[in-house]
Amino acid sequence: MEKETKRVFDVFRAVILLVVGMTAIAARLFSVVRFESIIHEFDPWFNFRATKYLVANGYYKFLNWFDDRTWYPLGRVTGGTLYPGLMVTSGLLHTIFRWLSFPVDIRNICVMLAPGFSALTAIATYLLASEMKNSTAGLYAAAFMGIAPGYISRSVAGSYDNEAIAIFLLMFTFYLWIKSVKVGSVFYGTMTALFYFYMVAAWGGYAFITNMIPLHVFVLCLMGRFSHRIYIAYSSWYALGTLASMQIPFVGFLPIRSSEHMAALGVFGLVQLLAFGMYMRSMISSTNFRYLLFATVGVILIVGFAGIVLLTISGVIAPWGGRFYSFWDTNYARIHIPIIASVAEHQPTAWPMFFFDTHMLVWLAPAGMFFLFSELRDEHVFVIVYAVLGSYFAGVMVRLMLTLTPILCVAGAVAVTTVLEPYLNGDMTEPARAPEPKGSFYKRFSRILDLSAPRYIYQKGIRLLTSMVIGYMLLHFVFHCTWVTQNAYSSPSVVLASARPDGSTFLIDDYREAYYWLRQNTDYNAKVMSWWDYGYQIGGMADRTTLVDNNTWNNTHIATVGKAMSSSEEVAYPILLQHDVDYILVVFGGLIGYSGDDINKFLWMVRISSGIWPDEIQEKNYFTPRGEYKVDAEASPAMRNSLMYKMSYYRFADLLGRNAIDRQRQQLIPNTPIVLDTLEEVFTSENWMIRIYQVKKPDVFGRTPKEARQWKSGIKRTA
Ligand SMILES: *[C@@H]1O[C@H](CO)[C@@H](O)[C@H](O)[C@H]1NC(C)=O
Ligand SMILES: *[C@H]1O[C@H](CO)[C@@H](O)[C@H](O)[C@H]1NC(C)=O
Repeated sequence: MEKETKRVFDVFRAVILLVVGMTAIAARLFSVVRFESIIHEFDPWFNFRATKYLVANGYYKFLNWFDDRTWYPLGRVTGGTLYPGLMVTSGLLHTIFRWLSFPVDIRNICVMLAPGFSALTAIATYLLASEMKNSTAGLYAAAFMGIAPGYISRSVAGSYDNEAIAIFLLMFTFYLWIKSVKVGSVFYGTMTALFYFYMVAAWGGYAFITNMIPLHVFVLCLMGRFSHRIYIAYSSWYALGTLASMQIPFVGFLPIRSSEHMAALGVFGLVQLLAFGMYMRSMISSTNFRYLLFATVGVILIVGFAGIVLLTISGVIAPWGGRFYSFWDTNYARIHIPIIASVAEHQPTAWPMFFFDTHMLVWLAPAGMFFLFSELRDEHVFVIVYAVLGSYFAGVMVRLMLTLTPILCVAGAVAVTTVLEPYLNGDMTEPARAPEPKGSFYKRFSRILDLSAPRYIYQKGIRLLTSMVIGYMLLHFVFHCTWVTQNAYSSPSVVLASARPDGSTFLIDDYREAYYWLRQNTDYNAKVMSWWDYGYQIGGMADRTTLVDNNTWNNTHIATVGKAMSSSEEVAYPILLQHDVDYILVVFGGLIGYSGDDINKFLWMVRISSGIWPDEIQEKNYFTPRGEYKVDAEASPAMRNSLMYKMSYYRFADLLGRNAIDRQRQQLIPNTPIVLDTLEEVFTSENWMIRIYQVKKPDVFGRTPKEARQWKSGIKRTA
């Protein structure tokens, strides 16, 4: 009979989990319903292009892929500078579907990959949370994870990015790790290493695991909880995981050279020592052992520290990467690396963002952590360390909300279960009570907090009320998530949707219009210059050669583009010719009020190029004497003469006449005609969001267009 009920419950749980998974997928399909299956954003276009290359050419060609259609004229060693996990996953799925004779288009696999994996993430979260408390908590956690906006933001259909599969891998690796700590088996340690390898292949954020697991072990050691289980789990994970991760070309020898991996190595050493110490203790007397301990620890600390310092100075260990510094010193990037700081998602998180992305989990999770703390098994330490670290990182960089969300879901689920369970269980008879504890404040206080204690939970009314309140809260969470997903995270950003006054949606499809124009009307080998944000889209949608893109591997090259954009035509023209630029693409939001346009990004171009040519480009020249960033009649001469300004506002005043107001910046554009000598407007999209200019080539005598014009007018005058 017992067994029977258990089986019923198992089936029940499986069904719920299935529903949760389906919901997670469904929640991510808004954009497909509203638009069509389309790849979103910027980076996914590159991943999509790489996947197509993989499917067309096979794995080995893909690994050796040298792409001469980006970073013109340098090219990019693409195969060796990407994390292949994502592309290989879709390629594999594609092959499997083919093999099962479902002829699925690779694009549809790419679009649907993230929602599909989000269902798996929910299951992994279920497993992890079940290890923390029980399977009820697991189900709550899975449900939270399925719909939490913080994760949906990176996994809607079409956001074909590394994070799409990485969060699943993160959760599953952590689950396996917890399992191996609990069981102390080489099998689970090896499985952890295996999924760690997959994670390394898929996402640069693997460093989070690389540091999280050692930190967990380190904290456990400090708490005096070192055991053989931990020794086995850690040693097998570290040894196998590190070896495996070195097989990824892009990672290579980093695990033994870069500082981000040193913590893992250090803890590995520590674990060996502790194990040795445990062995020694069983062999020699305790006083001798103590001397031995102090002596060894002292020597090792000194030698180890000196060694790391020496190796870092001599350059064997790479110094910490710039992105890493910006974690500790939030101003570091602003001052030293404009290229990192210029990306919106590397900015610190604003407080409302936490609520927006995780809603009630913001305050449920601390409660859950409290409950975990009062029990504090080895795996609970993990959640607490993770949550503390994750909150800090999420505060530093917006994009790291993504790594924080899963653990908030787990901790929140623990809180809900712990609070709700005593109210929902079927047992209505009150057990005999222990006498009211007297004595210290702390004792009485913890008595109040002990949720299973109060007598009133055996009253029906109270039970009903509490369950309803919590139920309402959960329901509200669902509404919030739906609303946020629908309104904030489901727009593909290649197609912008805005509402007309009468409520109907109005699609702004300028990007696709422009890329389609490029594809149809330009030569296959034409070189298109644009700011790096659009590089991947031009490569993916228009299939034309670009100069720079999001893979910001060569700062000088980006600065060159920045220089061309921010200097006058005379200075820019030689640069354009030198790089064989045929077309220049700018994004202009002044007509419809689009904030992500190039004039708003312009200062970053100036900053990045002035980092390389401090004498020629100076940021202050682009401000008015009063220090304002203006584009109207008061704009500074450097601003007004810059190629970017001219290309953005060319013919703008003609179009709108006297009140040519830039709707993004709310400034009046003077109607002095803008003259372009070396460029010719060839395309402007419907809402003027994308403008494409063709670069005029020197004439047969090698004269620039301007010289030719002066020469012609000279002839007219003498005639
Ligand atoms: C980076 O770009 C600059 C300018 O285009 C070029 O001179 C330099 O060789 C490039 N660096 C590398 C490592 O290719
Ligand atoms: C690429 O550029 C876009 C637009 O600025 C940005 O949202 C995205 O995060 C960038 N990707 C990387 C890897 O920097």
